[in-house]
Amino acid sequence: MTNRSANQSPSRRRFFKMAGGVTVAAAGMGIVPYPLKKLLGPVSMSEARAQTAYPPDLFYAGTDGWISLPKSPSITSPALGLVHPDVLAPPLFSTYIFGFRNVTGMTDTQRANQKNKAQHSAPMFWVNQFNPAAPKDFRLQLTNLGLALRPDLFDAHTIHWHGFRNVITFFDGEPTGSVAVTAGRTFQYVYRPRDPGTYMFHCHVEDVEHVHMGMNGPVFVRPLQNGQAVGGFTKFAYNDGNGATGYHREFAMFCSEVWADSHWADAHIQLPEWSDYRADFVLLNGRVYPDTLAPNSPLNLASSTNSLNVQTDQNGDLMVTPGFEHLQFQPLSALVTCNAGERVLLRFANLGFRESAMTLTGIKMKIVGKDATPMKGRDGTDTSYEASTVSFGAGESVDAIFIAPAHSGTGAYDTYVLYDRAYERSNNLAAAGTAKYGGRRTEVRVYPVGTLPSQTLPNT
Ligand SMILES: [Cu+2]
Repeated sequence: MTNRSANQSPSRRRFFKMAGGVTVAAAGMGIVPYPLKKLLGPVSMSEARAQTAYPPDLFYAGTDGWISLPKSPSITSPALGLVHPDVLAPPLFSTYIFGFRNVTGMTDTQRANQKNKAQHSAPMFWVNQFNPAAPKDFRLQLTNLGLALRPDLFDAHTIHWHGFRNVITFFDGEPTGSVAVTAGRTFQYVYRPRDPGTYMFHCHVEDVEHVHMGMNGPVFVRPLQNGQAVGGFTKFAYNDGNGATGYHREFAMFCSEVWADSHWADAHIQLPEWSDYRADFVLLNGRVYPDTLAPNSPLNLASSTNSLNVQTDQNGDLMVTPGFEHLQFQPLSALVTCNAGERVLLRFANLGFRESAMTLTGIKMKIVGKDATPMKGRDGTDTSYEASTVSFGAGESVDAIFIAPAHSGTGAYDTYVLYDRAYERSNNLAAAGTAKYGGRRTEVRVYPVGTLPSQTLPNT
């Protein structure tokens, strides 16, 4: 391991030096037409290879594990049969998953300890838009710890940044067009983010299975405009030029689903029949209501530069908020808190297989971006619009901003419900009247002006 700072930005000259002073054009780029080359701005293969020699900004591991979904006796649907909760699940947990973990800064022993301790949703991360004036690529290392429960299943993993314009296909993560990380191996992805907005990432190996099993999470790119004072804001969803996408607080809202049969099948060496797909549990940030309201697991704020880093113990295990031990591997809260009058950005992304229709009761949302693209016509026309419900399919993202209404003056905060309109048929098959064990639902809590301190990290 070198002692170079992870934040150090190696000079172009240094790339060349490391590559033996010879630059080799990326294979295939020679036949790309010039205008496209200019648009894509591919880095040379040697430059990309040199990047992999530097320490990563983040280090993730892929493995299997267990999460907790409601096991209430009120869930009596015969549809769930014997598959939920899984009889193999350790106490407190119910459902076998594949997933990722953030293992940045861990010792080799601590990292190895995290086999069978994956989390869902995958650890969110964010990066700054590439700045030509201060070039800095983002490096994400992935190691494959293997599957503890299924050693027979020697599946590789990758990180595929969905909808992201890679400079070369080598880092795409689609395993037939790039490389996949087999058990016991490590690979470093290099990203040069050019387009701000909300994205998602997932493992692309046998992707219907690995995505559904839990290897998916949110990622977003901050615009170059951040830090400048534009229209009274310093934080923005996009390079809008006028502050139209400015916000005070931001919350990732990541949609995923669990079909209990397939998770049980993977745990019990069976093959699920995917054409029988049904979403038994419909999740928000890896949890279902009311767990969506529970706090984030304790965070290591000092190291949360590019991700929300959960505190870990001496073994490298995730710490958990007392009273919420069942959420050890579902650390991300979906609770939205803000002060009256503040602008709040909701970054919705969907890697379930069904459409999401998120409704914010009593507050209009302004849709300012879709699929990491600002709502602007080609001639610059503002195409943003207001809505109470926003629908988005699998693999799609939406950036929605709302202005928190004035506080009613009663109680510590006002509550507005944010939920999926398909709630009735996706409340985890709970019987009527048992909405306590509902699915994709959370709350927006609006406090009087000046109550909450400024937000420093997303989803806090
Ligand atoms: Cu995978």
